[in-house]
Amino acid sequence: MKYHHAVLLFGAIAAVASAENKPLRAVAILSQSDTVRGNVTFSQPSCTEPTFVEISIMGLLPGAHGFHIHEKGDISGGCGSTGSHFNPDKLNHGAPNDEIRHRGDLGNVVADSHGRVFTSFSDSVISLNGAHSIIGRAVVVHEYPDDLGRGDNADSRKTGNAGGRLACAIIGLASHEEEEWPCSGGGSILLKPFSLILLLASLIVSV
Ligand SMILES: *[C@@H]1O[C@H](CO)[C@@H](O)[C@H](O)[C@H]1NC(C)=O
Ligand SMILES: [Cu+2]
Ligand SMILES: [Zn+2]
Repeated sequence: MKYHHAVLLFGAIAAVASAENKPLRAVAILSQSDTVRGNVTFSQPSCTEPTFVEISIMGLLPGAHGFHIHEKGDISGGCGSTGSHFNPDKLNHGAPNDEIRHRGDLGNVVADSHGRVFTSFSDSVISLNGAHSIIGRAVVVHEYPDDLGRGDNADSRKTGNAGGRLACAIIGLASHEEEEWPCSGGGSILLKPFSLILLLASLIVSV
């Protein structure tokens, strides 16, 4: 390969690779409650990396509260319209670190003595891209602790016995540039004419 071929090829690879390096971000603002307020932000550095979740909630009773992604971003009938825990793999309910869990199982948030939660964690099961993206679905905060599937009744393997839905939020896209949407099924290169031209040019010149 001649020098300028290598440069073109490197350019094309760099252009495609740089398109993969912007994080996807999403935000969910809790609603449907007179007392519970807060927000949850999600960010994912690239297609395959874990999603970082930052939670800020006020107005809870102190203690643990089940915290899940539910399947629908529909709050037309309040949090009850958001459906079940997001579970495209049809598995039993579990803890975030379990092999067997719903995709939406994020465990519990623990409110301090003032009823506040300020916490963050990474989860490698939820994703902001691909067929099972959580964007457009809902975050739900529950009345009771999630028993993480360890309870001695059937509901434990379905809902974690977390009780009523105190507040919920639709998960919306927060990234504003198209380039920040890097994993949409092969469209990433085609959507970037510059990368595509460079890639084609380098291929043609190389042969
Ligand atoms: C989320 O809540 C925190 C604490 O109240 C606030 O500082 C932050 O601006 C909020 N973020 C969004 C996106 O609303
Ligand atoms: Cu739930
Ligand atoms: Zn679940």
